[in-house]
Amino acid sequence: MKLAGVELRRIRMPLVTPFRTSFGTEVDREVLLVRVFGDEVEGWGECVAAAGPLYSAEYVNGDEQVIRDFLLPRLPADVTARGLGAVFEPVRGHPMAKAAVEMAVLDAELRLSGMSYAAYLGATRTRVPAGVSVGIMDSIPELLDAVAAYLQQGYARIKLKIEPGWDLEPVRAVRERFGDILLQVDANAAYRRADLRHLAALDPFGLLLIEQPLPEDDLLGHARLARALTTPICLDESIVSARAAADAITLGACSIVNVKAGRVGGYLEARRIHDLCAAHGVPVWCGGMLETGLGRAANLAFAALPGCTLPGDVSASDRYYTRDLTEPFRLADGLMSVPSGPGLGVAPLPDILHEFTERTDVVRLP
Ligand code: OSB
Ligand code: MG
Repeated sequence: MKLAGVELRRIRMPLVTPFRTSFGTEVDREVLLVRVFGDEVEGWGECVAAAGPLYSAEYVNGDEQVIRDFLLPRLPADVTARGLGAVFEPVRGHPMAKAAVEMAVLDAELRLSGMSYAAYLGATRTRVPAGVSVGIMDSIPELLDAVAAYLQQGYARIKLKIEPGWDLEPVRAVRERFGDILLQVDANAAYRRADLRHLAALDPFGLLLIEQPLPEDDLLGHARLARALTTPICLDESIVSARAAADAITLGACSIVNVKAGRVGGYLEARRIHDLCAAHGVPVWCGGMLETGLGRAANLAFAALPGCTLPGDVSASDRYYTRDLTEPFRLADGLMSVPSGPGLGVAPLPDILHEFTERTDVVRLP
């Protein structure tokens, strides 16, 4: 596919409520959109890096520079999503930047051929159950109100963000009030190896999993924790590639894997991780990065793969944004529909895109 250029567009999307995690509070998402275009072809990508390097080392201004100065100049005259892995390989790190370009190129390619992201990735379902990730709150009553509202809306699974000082009590309160719901927690690397006994105190609550309790590079610590806890360990931040996933599984560092295309450099690597986990009987679920409707469309396609056997962090548009960038995704009977149109199957609504845009840059390709 021949591309004429790439548009780098910065938008700011206010979240419906601030989202607090162990690494900080997000109020707005500062999003970098990548639009590739050529003769009668266009494709959209969303960079999931946040404003600051707090979830991982990446941040949106850095990724924008990496895309402009180091990734786009490497694009060959005939671009294919499949070829990008080798093309971008010399650039160290920055998987979210690479993933954003890949997402746009793949969208353009699939629109041309009339195939959906879901069909391309190998999805086997047209609807998927939706989970919701619930931020750290100022008080337990506030948390219980938030969880009650999500359950009322039909979410199939609740994930509580935890950190030291906000872990056993919120989990106990949610279990006592709502009983036998599907419940899991995410620590975003807020604990250390010495917290093993404390984390073991979560075991009696029958959680589906605990996500990323220890730092990204501490696979051995996770393996020790996995042996000491009955709660299954799921890794998010640590799973940066298919090789990292294979290592984690071999070491016994996790028995469940969260896959985020941005974190692993794109949907093609995400698919390889899915396949590897499926071959090892390791359940996979689709993580989220508070994406707009663009990223959500691709995540839904991934979440519909056969190995994604647990509900993902793919919530309805109104969990994140009063007005989403695309037609809003809605929850129906606890399920989200997987887009079936060509490519992502959705595109930004022009008025909303215009309203939220802060600046736009066009890079012409040779
Ligand atoms: O760790 O899963 C995470 C959001 C931003 C950064 C990291 C994480 C999250 C979430 C929200 O938990 C998932 C979502 O609903 O998009
Ligand atoms: Mg996580």
